[in-house]
Amino acid sequence: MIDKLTRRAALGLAGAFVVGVGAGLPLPGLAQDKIVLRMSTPASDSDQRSLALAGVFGPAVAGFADYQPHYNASLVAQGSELEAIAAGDLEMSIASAQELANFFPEFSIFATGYVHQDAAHQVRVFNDPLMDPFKKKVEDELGVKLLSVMYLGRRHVNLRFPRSERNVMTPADLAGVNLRMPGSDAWQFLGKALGANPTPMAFTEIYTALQTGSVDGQDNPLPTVVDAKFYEVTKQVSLTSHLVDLNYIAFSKAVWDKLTPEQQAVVQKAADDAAETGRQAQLKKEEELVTFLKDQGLDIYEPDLKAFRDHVQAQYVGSEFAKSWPEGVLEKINALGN
Ligand code: KDO
Repeated sequence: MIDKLTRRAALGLAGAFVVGVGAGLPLPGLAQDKIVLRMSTPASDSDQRSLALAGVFGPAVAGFADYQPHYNASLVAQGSELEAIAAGDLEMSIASAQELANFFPEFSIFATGYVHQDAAHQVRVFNDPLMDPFKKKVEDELGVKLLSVMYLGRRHVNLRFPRSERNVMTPADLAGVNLRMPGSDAWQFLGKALGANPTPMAFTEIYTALQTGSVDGQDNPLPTVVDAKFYEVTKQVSLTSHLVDLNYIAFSKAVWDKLTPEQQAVVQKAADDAAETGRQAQLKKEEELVTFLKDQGLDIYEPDLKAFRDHVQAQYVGSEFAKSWPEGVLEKINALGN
């Protein structure tokens, strides 16, 4: 089986992508003559990306902008943030590649299982000229600037069942498992590619769904499993590392264009610095939390990673997503890896 997926191998059918509805929020105003930067995310205020943005980005732009974060999807529903920015109803979000793939199918390349290798690889890919046409398209067609890449972490399979009931060593072991995944085509595809039965659901509903058993499990990096307290309602984590996940710091192009070149430089640096701070904090948490979760009684173990990687990659071969990937980009991403 292929170790690194190639575009040539993966070409197939054209995809159909659905775009949701806009958020319809009030227009941004000025606070004390400062530019208001409302940021909406499904993440909590104690998530490492949230902490880095509030602790690094906000203070860095405070001379001319008022950074106003909104957590737990309290301002805009998960998955609608990009449309809200495009409509002028929001200034910032931390957007996933899967959300961007709703508008621009080629972004699914960054949402494909086992493509990004680690946090440093994500940064090299984001800063490489290969990203320029992707960034330009989002700017020109959606009015959103992708400023920097934030590290969310390695996603793993986290289930309600004890390991004595489900021992997830290979994709076959996930057959019939209702695995909550975020609600977009690219996410759902990844869930199927893992061998599970993906169930779309908003992030903020996961805890209750795990508690009541309306889903069998969910996939997220360990820091999220802890931050959202999923460990209270689950029994095991199979360390599948199926996606080294990211979010882009998304910024309104209309607001950007109103800034002076000096202010733009401050915003850009603030975003890069916040991303770096968040990345280091998240990497540290990923390492530390295995012990914490074991202490909470969870079984944490490594499955047959080759079986998962081979199976996931085979699903993308010939898929609707792979056809949207521009020629040569997957090879460039692979070449930037280890
Ligand atoms: C999730 O819904 O599982 C996910 O991890 C998807 C990410 O793209 C990101 O939106 C994240 O949720 C939220 O920020 C909450 O951590």
